[in-house]
Amino acid sequence: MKLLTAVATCAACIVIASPASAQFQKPDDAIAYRQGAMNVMGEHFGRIGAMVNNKAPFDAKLAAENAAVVAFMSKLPFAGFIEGTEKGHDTKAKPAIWKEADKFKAAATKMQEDVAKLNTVAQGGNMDEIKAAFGEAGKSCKACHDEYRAK
Ligand code: ASC
Repeated sequence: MKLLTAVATCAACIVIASPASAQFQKPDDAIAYRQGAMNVMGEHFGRIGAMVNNKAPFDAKLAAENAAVVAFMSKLPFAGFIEGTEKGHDTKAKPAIWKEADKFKAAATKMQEDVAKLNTVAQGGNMDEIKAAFGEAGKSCKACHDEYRAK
């Protein structure tokens, strides 16, 4: 009985002590994860960009679908910026991400808020509103890339 209790307690400790990073098998997996999420986000963001920049016909339904994907995907990449992934697998992530983690988090949050707004207006289907919100969201993508992504 004592042994069983010890085993159960130990198992609970492992669960409690596991950092989020334990969800990735190895650092390169976290890097590939954040890059994959950003790529999907960028792809769908770009489809809206093509419409608001008159490079593709405006289609309100497509804009709404793409904006929903962008808004959802925007939540994912940051789980991949864990300790120990500053170097490896072709990452362009700058060390500043870990040195100024609060600033990086704030920039990420700003982007998430901006794409959430883009999604809200995209569901309404008004091209001018979508264009304006797209511009704002694009600025927050760019600001973070300029600061935290190596060329
Ligand atoms: C995109 C994409 C980005 C942003 C950025 C906006 O479509 O992949 O990183 O827009 O270029 O300035």
